[in-house]
Amino acid sequence: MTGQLRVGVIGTGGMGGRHAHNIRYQVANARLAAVMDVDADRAADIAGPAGADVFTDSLELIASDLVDCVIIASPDATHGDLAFACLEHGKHALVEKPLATDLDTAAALVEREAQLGRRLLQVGLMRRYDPQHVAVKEAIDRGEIGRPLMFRGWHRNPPEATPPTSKEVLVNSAVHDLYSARWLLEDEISEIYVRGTTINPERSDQLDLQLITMAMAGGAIASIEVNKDSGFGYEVGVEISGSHGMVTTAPHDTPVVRQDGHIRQSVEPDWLERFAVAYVREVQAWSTAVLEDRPEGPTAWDGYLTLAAALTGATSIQTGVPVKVDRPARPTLYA
Ligand code: ISE
Repeated sequence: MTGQLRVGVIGTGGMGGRHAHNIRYQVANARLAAVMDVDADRAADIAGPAGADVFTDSLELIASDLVDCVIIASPDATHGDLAFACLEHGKHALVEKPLATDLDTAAALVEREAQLGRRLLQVGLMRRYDPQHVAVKEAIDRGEIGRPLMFRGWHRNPPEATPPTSKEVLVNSAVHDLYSARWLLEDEISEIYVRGTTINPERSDQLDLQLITMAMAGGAIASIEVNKDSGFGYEVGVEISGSHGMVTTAPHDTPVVRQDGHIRQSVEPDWLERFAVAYVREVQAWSTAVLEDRPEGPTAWDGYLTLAAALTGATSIQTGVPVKVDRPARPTLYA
């Protein structure tokens, strides 16, 4: 592909709206060509100033000759089918996580992409574009902590308008940390055990705080703390302990203020602020990879494995015991 990529964005809520904005203002080799949202006014507000076309049907947008590639940022349950349509049209897509909400759909996507023999899907597991996470990975790669032995992640969320169930927290939120553990340890999750706690025993399906512990196939161990409402803002970080040292993501980017007998530092309210730079880098890297047909970044296989671990975690909550994570053989496309 040459020239400027014509990008279609499906879903223009918080995340899709940010992607559309970044495509428009931060990516020189791409332009916003089409927008679809169930809220037609919202779609028009974003499309109008960009000179983009508005679609009322996602599948029509994917099929359109006006669109070279697609960003899928609609509700989680729609991701799988829309990603499938992109594969059938031979179009690259940046699919927001989770790749799908059920494992059969995620497996079908991996199988179809492997059959096509082309990596067309990139999944929005974007921690690997966050400068703080990247700095941790680089320190590990330089050998500064020796052999990585343990991953610890914390993922403290702001409140949602509709409080998510524990399973939704795993599938929508903790998939990021499951990905970070695999990426930073360069290893696969072999077993997962999740326990949680709630202040509202009548909603035991909405644990306030979950503690995920994992065994990695190569012998390392991992833990993730994830909640549905921190009560103070948004905070994500990782720490890796190695045989010769430790590396931790730097604290917040905000200044530390000493005033009136206090030391304070503000916390970002949400992921759009905390990961603003990462989202720009993600779409920049994706559009270059699409233009050069040289895919990089988290694959459908990563989407499948993180979903498998998240859903196995949901089973562990129900059974109260550690559960093995099934891992089929890796298709050669993802070698
Ligand atoms: C949200 O959809 C994201 O992708 C954020 O990165 C994550 O931290 C948050 O928990 C999700 O709900």
